[in-house]
Amino acid sequence: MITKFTRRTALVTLTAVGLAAIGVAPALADDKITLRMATSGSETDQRSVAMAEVFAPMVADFVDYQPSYNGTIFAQGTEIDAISRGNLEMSITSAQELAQFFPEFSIFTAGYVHQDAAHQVAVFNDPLMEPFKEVVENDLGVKLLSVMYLGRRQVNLRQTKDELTVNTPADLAGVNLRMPGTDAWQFLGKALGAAPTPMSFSEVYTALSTGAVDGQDNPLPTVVDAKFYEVTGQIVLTSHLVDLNYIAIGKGVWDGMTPEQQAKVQEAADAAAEAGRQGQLKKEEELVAFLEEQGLAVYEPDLAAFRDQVQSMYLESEFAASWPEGVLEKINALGN
Ligand code: KDO
Repeated sequence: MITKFTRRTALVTLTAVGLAAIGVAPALADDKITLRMATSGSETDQRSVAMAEVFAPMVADFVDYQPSYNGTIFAQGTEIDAISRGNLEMSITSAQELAQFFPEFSIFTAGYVHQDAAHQVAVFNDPLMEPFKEVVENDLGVKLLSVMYLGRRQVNLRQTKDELTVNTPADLAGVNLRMPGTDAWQFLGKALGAAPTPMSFSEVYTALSTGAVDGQDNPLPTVVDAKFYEVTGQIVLTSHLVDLNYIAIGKGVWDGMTPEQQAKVQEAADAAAEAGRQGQLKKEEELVAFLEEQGLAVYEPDLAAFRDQVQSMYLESEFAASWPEGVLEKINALGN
């Protein structure tokens, strides 16, 4: 199920329930701070692995880290609201989810804006990011600790290349492309030239195997981790979005920590983000060969045609109207 939250819903929620959570001492288990972390990613996803193998051990002396995977406890897209209400302490959230509350976050969801993993880090650590972090903290009670690299999103279709060769956005006309369920995601699907369908990540494998959708978009490590290659025939290397996630923590639990604990949690989040990034980058490099061995065609389309169409559609869209003056230029200046 996909739930759409608005900023207003969030503010009402925060006023009614969430404020109670802010400033309240964090939950203690065996004298440790319980950090329940919910993600729609799998346990073997590099971001989950980095959190479990790098973050958790670094804070183990005072944190009881309790991860849940595959959207089982909190469905994809509901985690931020849960943190805001004080029902959850951590998640690996997306700019697309935050853009539902704060439209200006759509600048980080636009195709062909971030250039690579290093660019994402430079943007996240630049002063341009401060007002974005502040509004999430002040209005939602959620602190963005660090930026995680999900990878370059590629178009992954059921059809073989012989059945459909994609060179330009026009070739995706009428292709029923699953995209995650928020407006920012749906617009990206349209900008690619496809006919987007909203659907939760957990439903995608079945939808691909039954033909309920023609394809989906995700980075290569996700295509492999979720076994989408078993039910698809090709990957078009559009690299249309260098996708990111944020390690998010509730401000209530954060404020209840000592400054030393806060510093350790921050350090551990940064270390996990870095480990996850390196893991994802390595997999992206290795997986083309693996996917070809599985019989998929993996090829580059006319990238200039995709970039031109996607960029011009964003610039003319209502999303761009919400981008604070000068921020796109600052983001571009931090790239190559
Ligand atoms: C997806 O639903 O396609 C997506 O890649 C969106 C991301 O923001 C992220 O939530 C991710 O799924 C999940 O963590 C599963 O990898």
